[in-house]
Formats: sequence, C-alpha cells, structure tokens
Amino acid sequence: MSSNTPMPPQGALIGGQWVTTQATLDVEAPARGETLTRIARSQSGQVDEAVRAARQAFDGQLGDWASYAARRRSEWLLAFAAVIEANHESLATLECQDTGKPMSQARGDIKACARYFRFYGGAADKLHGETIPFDNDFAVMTLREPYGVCAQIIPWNYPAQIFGRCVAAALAAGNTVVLKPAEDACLSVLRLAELATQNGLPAGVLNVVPGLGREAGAALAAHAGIDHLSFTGSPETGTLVTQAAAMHHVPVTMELGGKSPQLVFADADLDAAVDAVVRGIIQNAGQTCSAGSRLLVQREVAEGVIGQLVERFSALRCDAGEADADCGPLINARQKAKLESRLGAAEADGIRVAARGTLAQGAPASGHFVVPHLLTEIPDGHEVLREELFGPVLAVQIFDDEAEALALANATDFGLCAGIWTRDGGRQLRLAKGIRSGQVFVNNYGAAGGIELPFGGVGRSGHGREKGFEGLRSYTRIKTVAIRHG
Ligand code: TXE
Repeated sequence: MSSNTPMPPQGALIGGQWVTTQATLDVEAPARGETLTRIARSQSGQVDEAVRAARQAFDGQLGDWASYAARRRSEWLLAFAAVIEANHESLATLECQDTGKPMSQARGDIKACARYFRFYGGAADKLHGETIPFDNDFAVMTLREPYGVCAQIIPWNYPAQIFGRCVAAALAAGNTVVLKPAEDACLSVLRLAELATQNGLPAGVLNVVPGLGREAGAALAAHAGIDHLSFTGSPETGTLVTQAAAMHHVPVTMELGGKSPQLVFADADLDAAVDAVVRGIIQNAGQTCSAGSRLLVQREVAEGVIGQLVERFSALRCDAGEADADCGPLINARQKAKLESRLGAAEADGIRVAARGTLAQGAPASGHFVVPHLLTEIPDGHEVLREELFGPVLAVQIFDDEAEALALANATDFGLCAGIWTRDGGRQLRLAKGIRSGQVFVNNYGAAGGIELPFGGVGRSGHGREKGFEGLRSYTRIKTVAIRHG
C-alpha cells in the first residue's frame, strides 16, 4: 500500500467515538493472501451501544441531527460528496487493495460513492407527501417520515458504492444508521465513516460495527431497537436476517444477487452485444449481483458470436488490482475453492469450456485467482444455469425464437437484471414486459451503472428498491394526517 494512503481506524464507530474491541480480525489482501491490517471484531455489546447512540441521535438527545431541516441535511451530503472527491485516489487505492479489484474499477466505485451523496443531497429536500381529496370538511395529507434507526448489513464486493447507496439515502431522508460492513472488505467504508465524522456529521448519526456476520451481523438484525433493515448479500443469509427482523416486525429491503441473462438476437448490433456481454461478466471478476452470467444467443448467429467470445475470453488476463488487468482475484480462498469445485463438476458433467483467460505473468502466486471461463453445451437445468457462481464464468445457451428466449430467460428463481439485444422495437417491448426481473436493459447492459436508476430484484433476488429516487422513498414511511375542519 502506498505510504500516503491513510489506513482507517481499527475500532467500531459508536456515538462519534472510535471504540476498540477486545478481539480483532485480520484483513487479507486477496491478490496476495497477505494481512493488510486489522479491524474491530464487534460483539452484541457494541451493537447495542451503536443502536442506542443512533436512537439518541435520532431523538435529539445526542448531537443536533434531529434539528436539521431537509435543506441542512442536503447541504451536509453535498459537502461530503466533495470530501469524497478530494480523497478519491487514496480511497480508490484502499478499495483496490482490500477487494483486489482492478484500480480503474476501484476509481469508478469511489466516483459512484461520491455521486450517491450528490444525488441524495440534491433529493433530500424534494421528498413530498400528497394531499388527498376526501369529504369536504376534511383536509387529508400524507407525510413522508424517516423510519428512525436504519440497520444496514452490506457485502464485500462493492463496499464504497454500497456504503454510498445505503448511507446517503438513509441520511437524506433524516434517519440515523448502524452499519455492519463485511469482514472480507471494509477498509474504504471505515475510512469514509472517519471522513464523515471529521467533516461535521453529528455524533451518533452514523455508527459502524465491523465484525463477523454471525456475531455483529446477527446481533444487529435481531436487535429490538432498529426501525428498518437493509441487507445486501446471499439469499441464505438474507433469509436468516429476515427471520430475525420479523421477530420485531422490522421492515426489510433485501438485495440478494442474481443469475441474469443477456438475450442476443440475430438482428442485433452483434459487436456491441459481444462487448457488453464480456464486460457484464468480468466486471469485478464476476463478483457482482447484477453480473450478466447467462448468454442466450439466437441459433443463426450463435456460431459467430461464440467464435468472437472465444477470442475475447482467451485474451482476458488476471492480475493483482494495481496492475489494472481485466480481472482481479476472487475475494478469498473459500470463494475460490467453491467456484473451482463447481467448475470441476461442470466439466465432469460434459459441459465444454470453450475458452479460458490466463493469469498474467508475474501475478502473485498466492492470490485467489480464477481465470474467466466460457461454458457451452450445457444440459438444460444444470447448476451453472441456476446458481449464482459469483466469478468470471459465462454460461451460453442457444435459442431458436423469441418464445424460447423468453422461457429460457425466466427459467431461474432469481430476477435481478436482463439485457436484450435486438433492433426490433416490438420485440424489445414484449420481452421487457415478459422478463421477470427488477431491471431490463435494451441494447445496453447496466445503463452505465446509473446511480439514478432504481435497483432491486424479484423472487430469490430479493425485494425492495435501492438507488434513484425510489431508493430514497425506501428509507421513509408514510403517515396519514386527516384534519376535520368543520
Ligand atoms: O455472503 P453473506 P458471503 C452472494 C454470492 C456469494 C455468496 C456468499 O453468491 O458467493 O453470497 O458470500 C453478513 N446475520 N453474494 O458469504 O454471508 C456478512 O458479514 C447477519 C451476493 O460473503 O450473505 C456480510 O456483511 N449478517 C451479494 C453480509 O452479511 C450476516 C454480495 C453478506 O454476507 C450473517 C455478496 C448473519 N447470520 C455475496 N452472516 C450481492 N447481492 O451483491 C453473514 N452476514
């Protein structure tokens, strides 16, 4: 790590103070397997204190957040966006080292984090309720109110971006936050929290309890003092967290990953489609909930498209993040072992590896690398078509017509994103309506990561929406006020 990259504090942030914990956790650099630093291992006691501080800040007993009008919250968020931008390079370096992702992608993530604060800063004073026509002697209105204490449990794949997405929206709406970042990567989050407190965020408004999921995460999800919970991670942990929150009737937003298809028709701009298909699966080494991990291609053009993909995949290189290759390592040895075992099983089942990327010369031997894989000749319903592999693995299927393409696209319990590549306007609309997912992209994939676009899933991909204005509404609830004026 370059010497001018400030390391974040090693404690938990509670009520504006960094509190050390009895035990700590090693943070590993996935590109080398070396220990980068240590972080706090918060337990239920720290979670309890953090929830109490967040409650006091919300109620006005700690700091002056409760007295902030929407415009003042907006001003703080906008100013903080500028602080993130001023610290862009050191935050990107932290993100790159901690997650292993290529430096250019880490830079993009920090930019996106700043944009979330700018977007929600701009939106904070534009959250309106409604007036409702009712009996003549009544005035009826709805107020959009913050929930109160928002618990946020976030993953390791996009720590800074997801921090921006969740924290900026919750604060813009007037909530306070207790955030449990992922043990596998959270240095940028801790540094962002440090910058927030150094730049005037009142005590207790943002509390961060680093630690293990089964300890700090479970304690936060089950806490009786939280008013809302947003979780990003695996469907299995999402179920546990939902059950825990249900004990206190706490509303939840679940963002749980996907198995998203890209549908390429014969009439599409095939070069643009191939390019987006490759980018859609290698971004962050495929460790992206919205990764386009399935390609459905029309038979007439399948040979040509697969041929282009073979060339592209064979040229992909993996290296440590600072080398800025196509892919970095996976996050840890467990994720690598899981993916390698699934790839081994796929080959044993007769699935063809049509192309593989390579490890760059000089890439650290101890890194958790898995090179990109292009899989073809896959039996219907195989695991590689159904399960989120969370790595740079593209599974290809061939279809004959639109009806078959739609059936294949929807043959999944997940429903996060889909890409449709065709010039036929009618087909674009039919498929956009027919595909069961939270986002559909036509002749693009991911709409350039737009933070303004509502994002979330259906089915096993979760429920509730983050990002965009919809994401801001998610951190509020409606109160109805009916005034009888006679
Ligand atoms: O996820 P977990 P893991 C998927 C992806 C990946 C798989 C496993 O398929 O291969 O999940 O990754 C916290 N109570 N995604 O094991 O366990 C944990 O500390 C409360 C998709 O890392 O879901 C972390 O902060 N919290 C995804 C967060 O939950 C608990 C991003 C996510 O960890 C907990 C990451 C518990 N009992 C993985 N156990 C996406 N949607 O982008 C763990 N946690």
